Amino acid sequence: MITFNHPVDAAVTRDARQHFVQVWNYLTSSAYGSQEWSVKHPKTAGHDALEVTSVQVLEGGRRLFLEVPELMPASQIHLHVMTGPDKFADLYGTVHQLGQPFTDFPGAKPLVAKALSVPAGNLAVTTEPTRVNPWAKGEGGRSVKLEAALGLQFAQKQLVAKSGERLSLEFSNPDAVPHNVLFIKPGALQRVGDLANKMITDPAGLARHYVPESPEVLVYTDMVQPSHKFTIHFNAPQEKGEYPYLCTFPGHWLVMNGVLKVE
Ligand SMILES: [Cu+2]
Repeated sequence: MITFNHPVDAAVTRDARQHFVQVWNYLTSSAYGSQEWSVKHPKTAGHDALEVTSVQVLEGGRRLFLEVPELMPASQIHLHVMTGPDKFADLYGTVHQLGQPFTDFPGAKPLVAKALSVPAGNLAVTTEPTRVNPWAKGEGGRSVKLEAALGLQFAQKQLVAKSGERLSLEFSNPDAVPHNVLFIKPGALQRVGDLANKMITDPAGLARHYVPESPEVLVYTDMVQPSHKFTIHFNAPQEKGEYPYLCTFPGHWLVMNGVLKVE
């Protein structure tokens, strides 16, 4: 039942084929963001279109009742409703539970109650194992400390190393959100940052520590949770130059970056 603050055009809205209704679910997980999943087929990405079997125009056009017998709890429902010739209203909401069926119109069909097994916001199960960090174990080198700072920053904007120097880098995160650090090839900041931002919708993003697949990524830590530390051991590049470092938690890299100067 949709109530408008102005009458809709009854002549066109009465036609059930002019309206479109779809639903989908989000999956709650420790990853950032969710794909849009079918409600009817929970392990399939996509939306379910629900048939509108009739439209009742009530109260002189100020109220529309769309008869949607399949309506079910869903993270999102999208109603694309025609309100006049070539005029549409798009409405989005969450269906937590269904009320009593509305049947106060001629020809109302009694609803057959359906067993609805999938609540809105069910838990995601990612099958991908968490990636093991290749630099977490190994021979130690010169101790270097890097710290996350409030406001999506690294406390150290610049680090310096000698060509080929063995380093043990301890990255600590006193912040309230997770961060990581990736060292990448000179000039690659924008490209790697763009790839990281795209991982926002990747269900395996967290298992991959939001490290993009790119030959320009040299060395990285795991995603480090608030109040945690992570140490990696690696050799600074042989070639002298300015090697950017960044956090690839989607959205952070633009401000959360620095430069490793290899001399
Ligand atoms: Cu970050």
